Amino acid sequence: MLTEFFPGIDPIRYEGPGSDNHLSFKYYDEDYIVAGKTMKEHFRFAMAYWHSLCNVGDDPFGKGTRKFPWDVPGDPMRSAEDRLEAAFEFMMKMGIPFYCFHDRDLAPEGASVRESEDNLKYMVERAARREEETGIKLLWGTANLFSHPRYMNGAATNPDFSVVCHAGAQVKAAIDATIALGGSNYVFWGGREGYSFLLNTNMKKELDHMGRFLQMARDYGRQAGFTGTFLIEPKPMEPTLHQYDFDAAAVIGFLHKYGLEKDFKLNIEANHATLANHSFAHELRTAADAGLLGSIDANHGETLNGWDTDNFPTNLYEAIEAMIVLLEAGGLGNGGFNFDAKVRRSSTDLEDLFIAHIAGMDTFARALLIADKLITKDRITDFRDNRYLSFHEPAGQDFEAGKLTLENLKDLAIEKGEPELQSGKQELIESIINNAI
Ligand code: XLS
Ligand code: CA
Ligand code: CA
Repeated sequence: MLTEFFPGIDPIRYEGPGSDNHLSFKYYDEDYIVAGKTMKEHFRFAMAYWHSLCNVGDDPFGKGTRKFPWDVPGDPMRSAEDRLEAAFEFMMKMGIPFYCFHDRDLAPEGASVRESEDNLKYMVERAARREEETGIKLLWGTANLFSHPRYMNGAATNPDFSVVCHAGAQVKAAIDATIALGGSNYVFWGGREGYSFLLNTNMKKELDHMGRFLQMARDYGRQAGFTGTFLIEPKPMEPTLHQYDFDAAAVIGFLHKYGLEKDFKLNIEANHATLANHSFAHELRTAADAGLLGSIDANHGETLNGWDTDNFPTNLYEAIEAMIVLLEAGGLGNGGFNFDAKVRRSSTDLEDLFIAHIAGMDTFARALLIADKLITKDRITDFRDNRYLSFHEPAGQDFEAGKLTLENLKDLAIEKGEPELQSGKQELIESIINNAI
């Protein structure tokens, strides 16, 4: 290693809950087996390039609070090269096996489509070498179709066809990069795919364009040899007032309408779930029930202000609910847990980035242990399943099989008489969870 970007920080090890070393794992023990898989296999944790290496802590009210040694003023390519070294040093020290990037995180945009492509190719070659040396892999790649001014009215849904063409050029290059780096998934997050004013927007046309664009991306990717999963990441708003990929339910409907459901799944972000007035677990369950749960952006939103604050996930209760859904769904397959999270603007120490990732990994590791116990020992899911026992009886089964008519229901209602009330046992379930923590 030429330069050490995180000096004084040794590789982070598992030391157990008793340790008072804040630079150690208390619960995440990568080789520990829970529910038939190691923790490493359950989570497939990933570092988000943009938040960890590009975000200096600026906000609409002030400039950044962090100065990164890999940012070389006036030399974006040199910065990109150093940033890549810092990224791999960080992941190696953290024991994080995957990463995710936008094309523009990895390499700067050039003055033309060609130059942008060349910049990206150059950085992809270097990243491929670092992957080979370290064994770290790409969980997903994506194209940043929201920062450049040309995308102010959307990318694939832009009313100007020439912008759609630029989006196409960028997605083609980002898919090529993802393939070259052996990426398991390719993500579409439509931050500006939506509208702010209905009276100047042809919503039907824009949605049709988005469907067509994603079909083209899929066809290109498959023909170029991409065997991974395409993912759509729902979010209801921010930056756009009305985003088309509002929530899991909206995206599932969209995928089916445009014939994309065989190649696409969903990337569920916790903060986007709460922005849509859902819980993280609700969105995971909705995707899993549709057979379309692909991957997770692990973070936490401040519900008090209703923004996309992308906090590191340290809410154990929220993580336990998520892990129950995930264990029942059988895991994420080739997806993973990407920390789409940033340290707070006032967390300015070099070690804060490590502590934040440790906190996130430990939160989910602990949640996994608790969720597994809740399912296998406390049999917490029996409370749910038992509420539906009447559908195991012959008439209930006939109803589910579509063998009954509305008239049959009336006759059965008369035969059965007034139903006995059944408790939902919410407080009991909640206290069982608290007792397991
Ligand atoms: C922004 C999104 C974005 C996607 C990738 O809110 O979370 O970071 O994950 O483009
Ligand atoms: Ca995200
Ligand atoms: Ca977010």
